[in-house]
Amino acid sequence: MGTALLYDEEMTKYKLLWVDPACKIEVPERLTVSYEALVRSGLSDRCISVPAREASDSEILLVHSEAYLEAVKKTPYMTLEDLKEFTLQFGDVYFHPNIYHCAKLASGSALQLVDSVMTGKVRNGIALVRPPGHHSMHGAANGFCVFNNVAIAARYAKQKYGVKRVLIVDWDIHHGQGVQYCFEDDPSVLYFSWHRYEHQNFWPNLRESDYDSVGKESGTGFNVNVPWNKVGMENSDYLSVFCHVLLPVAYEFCPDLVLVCAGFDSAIGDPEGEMCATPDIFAHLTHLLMNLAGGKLCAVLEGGYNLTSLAQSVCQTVQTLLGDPLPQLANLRGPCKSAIESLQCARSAHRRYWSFLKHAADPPMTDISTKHIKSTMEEEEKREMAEEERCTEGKVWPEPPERLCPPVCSGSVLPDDVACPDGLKRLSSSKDLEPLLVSKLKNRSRTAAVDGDGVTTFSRLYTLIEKLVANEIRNGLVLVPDVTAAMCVVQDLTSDLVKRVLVVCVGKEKELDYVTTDGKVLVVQISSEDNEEQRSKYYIPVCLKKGCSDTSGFIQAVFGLLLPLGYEYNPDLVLLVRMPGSGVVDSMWQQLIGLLQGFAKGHTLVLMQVNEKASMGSTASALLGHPAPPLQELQTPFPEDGDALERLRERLQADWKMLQTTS
Ligand code: Q9C
Ligand code: ZN
Repeated sequence: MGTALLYDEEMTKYKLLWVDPACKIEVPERLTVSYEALVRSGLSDRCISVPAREASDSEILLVHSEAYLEAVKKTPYMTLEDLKEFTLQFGDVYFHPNIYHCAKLASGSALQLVDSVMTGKVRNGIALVRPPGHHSMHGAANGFCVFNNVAIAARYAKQKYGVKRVLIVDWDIHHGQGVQYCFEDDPSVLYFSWHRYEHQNFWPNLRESDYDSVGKESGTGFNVNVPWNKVGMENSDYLSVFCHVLLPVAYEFCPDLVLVCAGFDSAIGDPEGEMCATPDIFAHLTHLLMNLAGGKLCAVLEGGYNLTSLAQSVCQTVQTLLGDPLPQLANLRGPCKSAIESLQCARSAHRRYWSFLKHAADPPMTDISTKHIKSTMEEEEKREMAEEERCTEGKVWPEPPERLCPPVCSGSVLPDDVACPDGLKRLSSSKDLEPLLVSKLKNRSRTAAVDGDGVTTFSRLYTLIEKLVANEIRNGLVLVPDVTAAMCVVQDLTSDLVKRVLVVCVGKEKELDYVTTDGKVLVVQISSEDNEEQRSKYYIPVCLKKGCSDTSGFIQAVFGLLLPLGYEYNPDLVLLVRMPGSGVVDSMWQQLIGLLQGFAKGHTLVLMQVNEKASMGSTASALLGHPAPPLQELQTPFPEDGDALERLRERLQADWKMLQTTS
């Protein structure tokens, strides 16, 4: 199962023919630089090339009015003067004799992509198209957009494939009001958009782009807006909104298909967005969506006007769709004050509709009191910007580092009588451990039982860890007689090799003597046990009433706590420990493995007890990068768990800024 790439040079063959400052940034080179970057990096060769086609009239009419389609149909025959005049009735858009043809190809490309994904020809894909689509409306072109490519694709997927729920994630920096209008009364399509808003002072200056437009009638709750009220938003701000707003809602919605309005004007250097998120953030945004809908994800290009950051961002997205390890994101400092306000407002506006947001706090008072009081705000803004040393004028950023795939994806260390799952490489030989290390292991109270067999297992484990660190193997599966003992051994083995280890413990372990305070290890344990007295900055027990068998509570803990902590900690290795009898549901376990692979360049080590062999296959599948099955029929989480999680986050916010959701 591969990644589809749709591109047709024909879509570079229209441009602005007169002077219009509002439209001069929308140039044919947007497409050529994106495609050429994919060719140069070798990424296009790894994709499955799918031809574009024109969308038919009836397909366009899924979203647009007959009158509008007929009007656009006439544009190829218009004189320059007629085109100019025709253009005038719409906002921030231009027409060209060839744009109708290109617009049909752009929509048709999105449909070809949906076909490729829905028929199983590919797992996911991207369509590089012009003109973009998300601003165009039922009867109007707008914001460089002629036909609403993604909206048409959503209706088409529902009609042709009987798709029940479509999630549209619009990470373009503009509000896709055309998409919002199309689906605001439709509960089968969940639209999420973040956008530069500046309290309605930024284009398209619509009241309905604010967080309180949550949808209408039966679609109430299915429209999620996160307005950015300041420029200069960074990686931390984007990830916080994903963790604390989008992902809880998206997982509760449980889509059958994910469509992305993939605009890259939300990246650093873009003249429209003026944001500061780096191109590698799109690797993570993409990754975080890739375990929804069984991996069925279609990205369709929208905006992106800085040709350098556009090309880099497109490459990051495609490389992630292909399954390459993710880049590490260093120095995430937590969301800024304004981003916290935005996400807090969005969370509270939606807490009535989504049980995973039920415990969100009230909206901040500052929002109500300072909104629209412009002059005083600008002063304050300037001061805050200087204070926080946020990204300023001359936008330069380093090219994202190369993302090298290890020669082996997944390794395993298993007892000799256990068969190795398909696709994993078994480590059977290994060099002898240093005598010093052996005696150290033997001396540890918890690993007293390190006999001959134990030493063999642990020396293989050591070899595996060395290979992970040397990037010769991406990740590994280890089956041991006693996970608790093995966990301590791993700590010993890694202490010289790895700077920071994130230990994720699934299930309860009573005598965990694993507490560190030097920051070399961060332990997050999810279980039904409350280890109140053990808490430290680096040991975080999360207590769920029904333990790990409660998938709803678990997922809340993953997005509300584990992922933000992981991003801020930025580990070099993730150790995922499955305690015997944890009760974790298979699909949740696979989701967790998939999500954790966003850290440490995918270097995850899974420790399981030999008597849990039954879950080896699903573990291996997740480690090999296959999408996790959707988490279906989720129960409403226990209110006391939501409360406890909220309290825990509140307490930890001082130490871990990525946990902040309130100001
Ligand atoms: N300073 C998309 O990104 N306003 N459309 C331009 C120029 C219109 C953006 C003002 C921006 C439209 C798909
Ligand atoms: Zn845009």
